[in-house]
Amino acid sequence: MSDTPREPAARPSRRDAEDPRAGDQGAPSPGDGGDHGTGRRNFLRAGLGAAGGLVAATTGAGKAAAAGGSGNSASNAITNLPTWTKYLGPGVEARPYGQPSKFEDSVVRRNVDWLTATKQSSVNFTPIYALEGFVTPNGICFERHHGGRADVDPAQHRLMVNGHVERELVFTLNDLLRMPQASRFYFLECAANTGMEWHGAQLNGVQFTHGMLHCVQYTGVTLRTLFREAGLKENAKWVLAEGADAAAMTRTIPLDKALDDCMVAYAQNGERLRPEQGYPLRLVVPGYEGNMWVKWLRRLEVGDKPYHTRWETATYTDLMPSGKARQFTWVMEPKSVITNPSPEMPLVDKGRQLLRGLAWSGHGKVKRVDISFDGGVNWRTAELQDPVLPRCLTRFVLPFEWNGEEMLVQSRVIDETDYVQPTITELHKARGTESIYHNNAIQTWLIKSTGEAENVHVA
Ligand SMILES: Nc1nc2c(c(=O)[nH]1)N[C@H]1C(S)=C(S)[C@@H](COP(=O)(O)O)O[C@H]1N2
Ligand SMILES: [Mo]
Repeated sequence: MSDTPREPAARPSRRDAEDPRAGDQGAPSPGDGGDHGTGRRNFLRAGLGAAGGLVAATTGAGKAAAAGGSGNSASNAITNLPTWTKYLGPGVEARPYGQPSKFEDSVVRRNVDWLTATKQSSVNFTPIYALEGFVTPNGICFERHHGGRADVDPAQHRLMVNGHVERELVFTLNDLLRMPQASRFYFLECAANTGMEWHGAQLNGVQFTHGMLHCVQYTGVTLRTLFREAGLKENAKWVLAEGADAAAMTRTIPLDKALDDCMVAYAQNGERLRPEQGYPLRLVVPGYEGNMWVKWLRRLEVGDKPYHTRWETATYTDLMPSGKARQFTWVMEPKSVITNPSPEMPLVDKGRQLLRGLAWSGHGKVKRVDISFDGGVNWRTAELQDPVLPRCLTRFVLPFEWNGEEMLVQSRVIDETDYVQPTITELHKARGTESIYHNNAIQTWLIKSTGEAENVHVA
């Protein structure tokens, strides 16, 4: 297994277990949004005063934050005519493919250096702190590759359907483009998302704790349609999906799931897939862990038993406290996170605030999101923004007033199956600390009197 690329989360988790300074050593610089060198520690809710109540900030402590504030009182900003009102701008042909405003150029995918074993087998993270709504723009969807990005020529690419089928078929992209079409929004979450946080609060940024996540509208052909064309034999039970990249990523999917809602996508958010996301074809496996969503998809083999590829034996299993490992843990269980405030999004003024965040469930729809400002003692229900779609990110918001107190803010999702997002303590009890994957614990941000937010674990 030494040559097997691992989800990068494996390394920091292990090192953190043995090295109390792990938070400091080789951690990303503050510029990366990483650990600020203090090391993240378990944070005692009691530290905020009796019964988890809020501690009032000392007077004047909020001033520093207010200095970087909204500019409400900035004197001449509205009466001065800025230069851009006085001169013609560049013409309509200046940028045939548009880019965000230059003032938004910090909204980019980022990686964490100490997670990067090699550039080919690595991951970067979606800047979810900067996003609104539930759709991820194509240019900032996180990437996870095990053998580098394949730059596939669509004219040469083929998709084969073989195995326990009546007719073995080979499709060109143009064949697929002429078949019945479906367009649906789904989230994709890497199984290792939040995997660095098993042993304690580690990365000081929501981009890094929760950014192996994106949500786009996929357009393509359902597996139901493809398999109807090929004709399934009676013993058909499993589907093996194989990628055309150097890693030849292969994973098995139960046939029931394949026929339920899986699809072969050729477009995301209205345009062709990005090369990073598997151009020209990727498998979409709604609600299931990201590694099953094979990119640069070249083959679907129908079988009568699971294949136990190395991706589902050497990797993507969860080590339990008993010493045994769980296998085929497909569903991404309900999870939520507050994106504002967050380490990247401090509170910049006292008074009116709008808390917002994302919730999702691999089981289906989000039913409710609760918010705590006192580390999980009291909860208030957040508002869910329409539309609330199954196996899709759901945006929640909650207005609140802030007077400069320290707070421990948390969100907790409940999905339509009534699954309640667990605390990290509950997760540790059930699963130990060596799982790497599937950490869906409630996230806590400590909001300081300056308005800054810090990643902490509440004990
Ligand atoms: N062919 C192929 N498919 C792949 C991978 C890969 O390395 N090769 N990585 C998988 C993993 S681990 C994840 S989390 C998702 C990431 O999808 P994204 O790069 O679109 O974010 O793709 C999956 N599909
Ligand atoms: Mo992944």
